[in-house]
Amino acid sequence: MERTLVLLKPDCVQRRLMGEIISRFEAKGLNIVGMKMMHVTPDLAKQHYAEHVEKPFYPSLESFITSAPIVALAIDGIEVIRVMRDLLGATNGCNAAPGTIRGDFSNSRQMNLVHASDGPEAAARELHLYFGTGDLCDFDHVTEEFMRAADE
Ligand code: FUP
Repeated sequence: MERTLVLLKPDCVQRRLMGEIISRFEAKGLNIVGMKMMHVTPDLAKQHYAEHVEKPFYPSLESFITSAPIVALAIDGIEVIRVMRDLLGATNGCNAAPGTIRGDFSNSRQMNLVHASDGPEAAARELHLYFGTGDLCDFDHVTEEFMRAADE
């Protein structure tokens, strides 16, 4: 099992697509173990996007990510870091394949609705930015035995 950090970005919240997108995670059989609606401050934005802070597009990105609330999710699943990135599709909604979240709902590079960690180190770092250990609810889903075989 892996854990990843997902953000429903301000465009997702403003466009009232939270339920539509969370339902895809649930339907896929992933386990939501943390969910928090909050504002991203400029300081948190700089930590989250540390690798992009010096890039020309960063001021616009910070302005966008702080413009309305986001929803942070901690999600568990087998190979969930890769699985989640596959569900999201390519970063730019114009390039994302139909059937992916961005492919179905986004036409933009910046307003691409959802963020997901791109690897295990990023997941650990980003989960720590949005959640304290007491914030997560790790529990047994009663449907688990119908989601996959016991040895998967
Ligand atoms: P991703 O790994 O899919 O989150 O994408 P990146 O790390 O490449 O980019 C981080 C965020 O910056 C993405 F949501 C898209 C945004 N971005 C811009 O707004 N403009 C750019 O020129 C490049 C990326």
